[in-house]
Amino acid sequence: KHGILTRKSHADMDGKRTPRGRRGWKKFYAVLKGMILYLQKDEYKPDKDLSEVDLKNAVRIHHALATRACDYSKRQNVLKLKTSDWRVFLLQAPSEEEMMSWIFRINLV
Ligand code: I3P
Repeated sequence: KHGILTRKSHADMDGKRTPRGRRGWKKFYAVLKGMILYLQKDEYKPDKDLSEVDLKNAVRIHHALATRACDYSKRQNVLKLKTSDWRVFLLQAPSEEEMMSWIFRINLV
């Protein structure tokens, strides 16, 4: 699965609140492959290697949990992703349908 996702980092590893200055929203081209959610700067190109930054932004979603971000109302179609190392991301999808689809696919892994 792939598509546009806009990310806000809410908690870093071990659940520590992401400090101000790193809490902004950022748009990515997301690709879910195996147990990894790649958050890439640009659209996926089959013959191009991922950049250092793209690799750094990749999220392991094994034992992660995706839910609708019910407690966040500033934006629409936002899901909350909790990883196994207790990071928390808010991810905004372009539509309700897309958000539901991401939640379903992430939780399937
Ligand atoms: C954050 C940025 C986010 C905002 C966040 C700010 O600043 O303005 O958009 O979240 O508020 O800290 P920075 O880019 O300097 O990290 P919202 O869009 O959800 O308001 P927060 O600290 O209350 O999460």
